[in-house]
Amino acid sequence: MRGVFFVFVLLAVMAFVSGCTDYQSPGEIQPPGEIETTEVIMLNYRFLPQDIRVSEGYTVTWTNDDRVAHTVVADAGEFDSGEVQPGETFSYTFEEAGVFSYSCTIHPGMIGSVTVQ
Ligand SMILES: [Cu+2]
Repeated sequence: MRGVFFVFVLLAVMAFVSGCTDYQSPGEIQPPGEIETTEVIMLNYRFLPQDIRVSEGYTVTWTNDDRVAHTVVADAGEFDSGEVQPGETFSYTFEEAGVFSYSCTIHPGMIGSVTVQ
């Protein structure tokens, strides 16, 4: 009986794994976790959503819903918000496709990315 149960579990695991593989089809270029939006909030020392995706020409707005000032600074220097105080916003229009990683220069580890396509 134990042998039968083991085979059943093995089949279930295999089905699960192959299901995951199917989910990421070979032509997929969009990494999981990116959310299509132009609105990012800064809250609890995080960018939410952390990784977003927009189309070329779109303007992304970051809103500081935290109690402290944050910055939105591109790793490669494309944009630099300066200090964004609580309740303030910063906007940037992405005219070129690419992946733009950014961070808050005040709080190491507070990072995000914008994928423009
Ligand atoms: Cu910060």
